[in-house]
Amino acid sequence: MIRTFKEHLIRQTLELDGSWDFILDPQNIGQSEKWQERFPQDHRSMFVPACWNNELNLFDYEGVAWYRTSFHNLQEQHVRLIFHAVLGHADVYVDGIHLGYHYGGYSPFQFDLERLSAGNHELIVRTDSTLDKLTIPTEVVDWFHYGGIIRPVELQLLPDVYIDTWRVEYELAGRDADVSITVRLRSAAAEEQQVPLSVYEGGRLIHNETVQVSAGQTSVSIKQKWSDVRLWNVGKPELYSIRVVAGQDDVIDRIGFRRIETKDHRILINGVPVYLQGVNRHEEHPEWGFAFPPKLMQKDLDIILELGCNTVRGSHYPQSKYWLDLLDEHGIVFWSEIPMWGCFIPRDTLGNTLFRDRALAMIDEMIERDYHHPCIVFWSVHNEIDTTCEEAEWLTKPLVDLVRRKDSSRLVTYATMHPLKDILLPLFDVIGINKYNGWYEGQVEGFAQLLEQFHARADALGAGDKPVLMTEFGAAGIFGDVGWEPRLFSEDYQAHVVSTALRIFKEDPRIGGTYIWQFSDVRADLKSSGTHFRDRARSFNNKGLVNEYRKPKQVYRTVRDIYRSWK
Ligand code: ADA
Repeated sequence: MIRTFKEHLIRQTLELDGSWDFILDPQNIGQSEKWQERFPQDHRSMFVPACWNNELNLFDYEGVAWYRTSFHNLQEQHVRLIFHAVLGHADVYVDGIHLGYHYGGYSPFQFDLERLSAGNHELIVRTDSTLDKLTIPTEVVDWFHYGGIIRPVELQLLPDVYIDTWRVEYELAGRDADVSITVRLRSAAAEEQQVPLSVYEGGRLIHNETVQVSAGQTSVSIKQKWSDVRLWNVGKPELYSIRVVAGQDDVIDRIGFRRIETKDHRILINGVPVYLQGVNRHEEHPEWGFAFPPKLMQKDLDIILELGCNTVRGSHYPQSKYWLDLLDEHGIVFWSEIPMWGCFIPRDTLGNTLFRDRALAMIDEMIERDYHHPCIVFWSVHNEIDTTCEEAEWLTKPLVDLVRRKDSSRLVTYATMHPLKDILLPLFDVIGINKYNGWYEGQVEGFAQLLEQFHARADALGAGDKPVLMTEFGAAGIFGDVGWEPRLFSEDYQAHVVSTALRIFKEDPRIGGTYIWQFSDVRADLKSSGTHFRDRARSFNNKGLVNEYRKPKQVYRTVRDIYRSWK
């Protein structure tokens, strides 16, 4: 299930989920032996979507794996194959023919196959989950190195003239909106066609015309003035469902009207300052890895609402559309980011063109996919890279420029772990600080002094007027480990660190909100062969407010009292 609502009433769609043929290729011989033409006999099966590391005997496997399934065309027809997320490198073959390559992990890519013949077709996907110095994330990362096809593979049947892409944008003045809808049609027919094109809002026809469509692409731009729109507010969301019908094809998405600004160190939604009360959420579970099922998203949402949150940071990658739909529906602010994490090797990584190109592609795909979601307020370009070096500046400027070019309605941000030495502060609309006083360094009470020093530095760099969000802080607490003394790794100590930090941040008028690290415990990058993060007890990052099965720790109840009292 990809969305909480139907995206098409006419276009036929099918999720190719279930059991696929699967084989590991640790020596990477499949390409030379042309497995795309003759898939090996000795395969096992693997569920799609899933992470293979959650299956028996595959916990440790990082590398190449091949998947195979088939689908049937009742007649010759145009087919779109959408891969909603495949971790790492992906090569896709249909009937032995290479359709293309994609690098990424958490955003979709697709192929249109025009006039695909009737009959059975074999679909093969080669994936490679290997992380290195130039992958995003790189090989040193504090989450589990999963592999696999982690989100649905969707097959869509397209008519001769179909909606290729579309976008709804608006300018808001009070409650009046200048709405512009751009639809890009694609025609697989040789002759010119007359195509009726209609737009509906909540089922009501709001536009109708006939479009002359020639072979290839045709763009249609519709401009309207809407007055008295219902605004999407935090905790009180209003959504508009827009449907475009072009001949025998249709698409549906939802938008929400809201204005995002910053003023006096606060984030303003529709002119109202909102103190952000949030958590960092990995979309991860010990049984499903990153192939997180919608039913559990609903549960995560309920637990987060119960906690008194009005925001979530999607640490550290674009999260499922289904999750964003839920946040849209509940008026929760979302921070979306690409999985650039850490990267402590300036020359080799941050200064590398391939690395930067990969980041640009990921940002592009994230914004393309999620532009319509009103819940998204922040686009974040990286987390905890070495922001003290020139390479970071060389890398970051084009990333920020790309975000601004693609979407000027939202705020561009990042999360720094070097607040006192960071040279990038002036580039952003909002600054996120990750610091672990009370855990990795010093006492939690030291936060007050750290922030004083930070503000002085931000002022000196001319970035003193920007809102600052505490995007990470916390401590590990092993579920069930309680006692009388404030021992590291106890639930008691964790609750002490988080509650003290929250109060210090709230008293600082220049802090606009908090994202506790983290919502739930998650698997750490600690396999038998792992050399990093060896301090992660149980091979988990235990800083969750709830454990990996979403059972509350003491800190959950403490934070609930605090967040709810601030609402
Ligand atoms: C960093 C990082 C998180 C997590 C955290 C921790 O701030 O961004 O992903 O690794 O530290 O628990 O140490």
